[in-house]
This record gives sequence, structure tokens and C-alpha cells, in this order.
Amino acid sequence: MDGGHPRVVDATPTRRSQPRSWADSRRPHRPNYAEAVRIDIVTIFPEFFSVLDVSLLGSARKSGLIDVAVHDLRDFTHDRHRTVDDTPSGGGAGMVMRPEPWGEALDAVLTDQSTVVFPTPAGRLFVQKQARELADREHLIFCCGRYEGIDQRVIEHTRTRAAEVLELSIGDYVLNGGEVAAMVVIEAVGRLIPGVVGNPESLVEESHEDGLLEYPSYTKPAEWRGLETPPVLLGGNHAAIAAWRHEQQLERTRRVRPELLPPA
Ligand code: 6GU
Repeated sequence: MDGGHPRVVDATPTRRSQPRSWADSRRPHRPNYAEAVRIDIVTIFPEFFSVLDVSLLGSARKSGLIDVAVHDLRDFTHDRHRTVDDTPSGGGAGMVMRPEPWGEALDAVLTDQSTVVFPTPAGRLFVQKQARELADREHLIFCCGRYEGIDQRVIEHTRTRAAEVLELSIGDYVLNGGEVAAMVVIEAVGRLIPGVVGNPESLVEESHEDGLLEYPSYTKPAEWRGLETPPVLLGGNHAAIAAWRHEQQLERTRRVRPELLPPA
């Protein structure tokens, strides 16, 4: 599954290639990597997160690198119908999530060391840089809203109690709720936690790690259905291969995502 590379499970901080920024250094982070990263998820659809049992993150949970707990928001209601929403103050369409169950759910999981993420299309765009920062936190809480969102006082109140509160969007489109977005963030962050990806070198040459898209990849056979692998990749000249790959990165980024390049 991990290509036969040795797993990195010691406590050596090998991952941080750049010094922590000043702002980042003030936030709680993992001074050593002996303890699992704790992830709490609050949602009205706990079953969305069954995918955390499979693949790389499933293995990371089993091996104790990540400790995930999923909480049903309705367990923090007290009425017979386990109501989590109500009509918007000021009127308008849709429903808003009531603050009381969220307050009680957060009371159960929050500490002053927690980073709390509210996935919302009204949040700041989640990008790889943020994933790297979140991979250094010891406790992440994901609060998954549905309907038209969560009563804003929950977010404001959480700001007074948590180490850090983030409203994050995963892109300029609308989902039905925060669950899938939280999964996206958890997968992007989880694979950056040391030891989760067996070969840490594979994290370096990826799209977005150096601000460019990744170069195209090929494997055997050298010819397939009349299509050939670029000859430079078969020549064994490592400098030429590196130069070709970098040029491919630039060409691809210019063509597909020109806005990622610095202004000329
Ligand atoms: Cl984080 N939530 C929802 N509901 N929709 C989104 C989103 C988040 N990010 C993009 N669209």
C-alpha cells in the first residue's frame, strides 16, 4: 500500500522545511510527535465519516498516528425531536442551526489548545499552505453545519475559548453541508502528519507544494497503444529529467492555472 517504503514513526521532526512564521509560532503546535493528532468531528451525519476507516487515514488511525472521534450533534439536544435547526432571525429562506446544541457539543470537546474549523462556503479558501499549518496542530475540531449555516454567535463564542478558529471554504461552489468539505480538509491535512504517508519524499514533488502543478507521470511499458513515454525519462540522465519535469510544471501551470504564477 505504501510502496514498501519504511514507515516514519519516530519523533524526529523532519517535516518542517521552513521556519514557522511568527503568527504560526504563537499557536499551539506539536513540539514532539509522540502523541496522536486528535480530531473531533461534530455533525448530524456521523455516517459520512465512515470513509476515515479506509486507505491511508484508516491505517494512520489503526497505527495510532491520528485519533478521530465523531460526535452526533443531536446527542446534545434535549427535546423529543432532537431539533438542531430553526427559522432565520430577520426572515428568509431555509433554516439555521440553533446555537444551544453546538454550545454543548463544543463544551464536550473544546480546550484552550484546540483549533476549531467551521467549513462554510463563506469562509477563506483552504489551500495547501493552510493544510501544512493544520498538520502541526495537536487538536482539530470540525464543526459541520447544514442548512443555511450555524448561528454566527457559535463561531464568535468559540473564538473566545479556542486557540484558533477558522472558517474555511474548499472552493467556489456550494455543497449541502460541511461534511464533505471537512473530509477534504482532513485528508489534505492527515497525509501531511509525519508517518501517515510512508515515503515522505513523495510529499515534496506534488502539485501545489512548490506553487506549481505537478509534472506528468509515466510508467512501463515504454510504448502503449501507439503512445510513447517521453524519451528523456528513459535515458537515465537525471539532470535532464529534472529540467524536463520543471519545464513541464511551468508549461502546465501556464496553460491550466496561470493565476498561480507570479505576475510577469
Ligand atoms: Cl466548507 N461548505 C459548504 N456547505 N459548501 C461549500 C464549502 C463548504 N466549500 C465550498 N462549498
